[in-house]
Amino acid sequence: MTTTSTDATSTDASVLRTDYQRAVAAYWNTNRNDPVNLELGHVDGLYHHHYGIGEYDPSVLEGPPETRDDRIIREMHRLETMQADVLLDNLGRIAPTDRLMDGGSGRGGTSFMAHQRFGCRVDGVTISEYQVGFANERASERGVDDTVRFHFRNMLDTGFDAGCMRGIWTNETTMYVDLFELYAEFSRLLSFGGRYVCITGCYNDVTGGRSKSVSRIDEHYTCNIHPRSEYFKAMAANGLVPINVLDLTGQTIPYWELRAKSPVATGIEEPFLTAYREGSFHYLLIAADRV
Ligand code: GPP
Ligand code: MG
Repeated sequence: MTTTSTDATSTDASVLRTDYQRAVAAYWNTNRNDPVNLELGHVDGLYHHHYGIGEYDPSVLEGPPETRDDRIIREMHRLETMQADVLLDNLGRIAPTDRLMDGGSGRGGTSFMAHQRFGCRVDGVTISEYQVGFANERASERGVDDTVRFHFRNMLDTGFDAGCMRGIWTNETTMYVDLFELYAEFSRLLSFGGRYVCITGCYNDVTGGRSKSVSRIDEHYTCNIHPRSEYFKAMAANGLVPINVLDLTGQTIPYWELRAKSPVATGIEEPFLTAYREGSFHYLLIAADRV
């Protein structure tokens, strides 16, 4: 494991170690025309790559047809932003002098919200060079490129200094990596008492293995959804002690119901709704402290 990589030396070969990582990077580098994420992002410039929580306003499905699509998109965006707010609520007290890391930062939405809320430095890492460029352009536009920076780095091996982060989060990105490797790196990066917050979809050990709907989600995103148990085993093995666990499944179902009726539905709505409703899959938040 190298601990000296910098952005200047972040080459494909140093960041992308495996064929799988190269395939995931290629997916996010080429998937640039995604109205479900771009149209929502255009609402206020926060581009998310995660889902939403909370009840939607049913009036968006009614009223004048000429404004219906726009109202649905704004409502979906509101629910996705609410999800990121709940994630940030769980980071605890963060001072402007602290440093935060976004593991799998996508187009930067959650990182900008964290900076707005805490006023501190935020570093996002992603293995998609397209996403790095997109998010850094948004940082310049927002005038925060001195404190919010996105890097072409692998969250399994970031190269940042040990103990330099007060908080780290992963917003729906852990299904792309081995959790033991990931939490070994996060444990190294977090200072003592630092907080890690994860929002993820995970399958249910109680109902058994990967259900058909969960497999369809994996296939759709080229990911590998973990069982719920794996998160707690990998955290325990790496000095991350859970302080809060929230089952957000019931709160995310309305988002998927609205998304299924929206003009930006992608076809993955039905597997999500089936998996959540049958109980084979959970939408989970875990907050843990580094000890
Ligand atoms: C959504 O991103 C998240 C993932 C790709 C990881 C899978 C998540 C699980 C909870 C299983 P996105 O916003 O790019 O997806 P979409 O384009 O479908 O909105
Ligand atoms: Mg999305």
